[in-house]
Amino acid sequence: MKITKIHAMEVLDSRGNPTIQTTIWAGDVSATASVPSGASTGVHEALELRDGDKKRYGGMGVLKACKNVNDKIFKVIKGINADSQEEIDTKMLELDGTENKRKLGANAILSVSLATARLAAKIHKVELFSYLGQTYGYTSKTLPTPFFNVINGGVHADSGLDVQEFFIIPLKGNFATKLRMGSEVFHSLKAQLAKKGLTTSVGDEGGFAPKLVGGNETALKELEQAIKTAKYNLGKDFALGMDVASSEFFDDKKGSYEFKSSKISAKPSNVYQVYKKWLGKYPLMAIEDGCAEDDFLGWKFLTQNLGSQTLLVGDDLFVTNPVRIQMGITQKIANAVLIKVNQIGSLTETLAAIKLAQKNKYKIVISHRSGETSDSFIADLAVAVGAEYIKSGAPSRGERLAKYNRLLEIENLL
Ligand code: 2PG
Ligand code: MG
Repeated sequence: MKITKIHAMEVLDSRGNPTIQTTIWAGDVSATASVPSGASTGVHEALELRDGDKKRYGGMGVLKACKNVNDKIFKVIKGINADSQEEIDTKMLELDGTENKRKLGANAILSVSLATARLAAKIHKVELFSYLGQTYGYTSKTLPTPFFNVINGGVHADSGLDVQEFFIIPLKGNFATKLRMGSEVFHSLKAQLAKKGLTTSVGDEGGFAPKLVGGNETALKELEQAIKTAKYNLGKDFALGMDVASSEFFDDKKGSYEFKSSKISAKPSNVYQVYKKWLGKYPLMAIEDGCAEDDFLGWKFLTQNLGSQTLLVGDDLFVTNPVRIQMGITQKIANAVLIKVNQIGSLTETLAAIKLAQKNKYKIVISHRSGETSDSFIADLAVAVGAEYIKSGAPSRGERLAKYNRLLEIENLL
């Protein structure tokens, strides 16, 4: 049970950028985890340590983070039982000693944290989702509903759409049915775009990235049509959703949101009206980051006006950080929290964020990053904590499917 050995190495993520993969041993039992990386990162996220050596991977290398794991971190966690997750995470946080993990790197710490949990599950001879559920006091296990990001925009694609992600959300059946429905509409959308002479190559998260005349609203219209063609009913079988990722196009100088592809400019006090109009036309079940990360005024208007009609998901706003989530609770903004393990950088803190949100009746959306690996940890995490939703991109690209296929597996096991 005691940790005896560790090895971190540099591997590549789905964008071809370096990331860290760590294997940890207790005797001859071992487990491995790798960490994802975002593109539309929030300014309040924990720090992803990059080498900055321009001669390697344009400065994106993670050899320093690997060295931190192999030397410094190993020294402080060696000999601790693998199932003492909190003790191990605390040791790493203390060793780092900074608020944003800039010394060791959140990527270094997280790789160890996740690999440790996987190792402990292996030693206890239970599935990871069971181990996590037991460890953190959850009794029931439910499968999350997927948000399939089938049209990519923002910084994830060159489609020219301001809104970063357009989701289709299946509303019926078990997980396998929902995945099938998502895949069927994905293919119906592909055929529809091809027919119109639009590109069907995919963006970072596996969704299409067509250059749509009319911008964001046209994207919603395309989804409506694809759902209909696949013989589903929008509103009954499917809802829609979006990650606006508006921190990316909030113009600080002008103090306004510039939806260029829709030719709309909106102030924090009235940006909710843009969404209200879309909500009037389409069943938008979730709007993520409708306001920017530090636009608390905008978030307030948004929540007061639309909070009873739709999920208002905080991503860059909360960055999986209990302190930021508490701020949101106090100010009564948003009603759902996006959870990304690498935003905060350890499993223990991720669970603290989830528990705080759940205690205050915020819905949970477990999320991948736009730069991913084939690690499926978040699928087990979502089931363990009873997250209502998960987003892992479109039902396309191996690193996205790794999570959805793991959920299929878990559903079969259960
Ligand atoms: C987001 C994510 C994941 P990124 O904004 O929610 O979809 O994107 O990983 O680039 O931050
Ligand atoms: Mg987001």
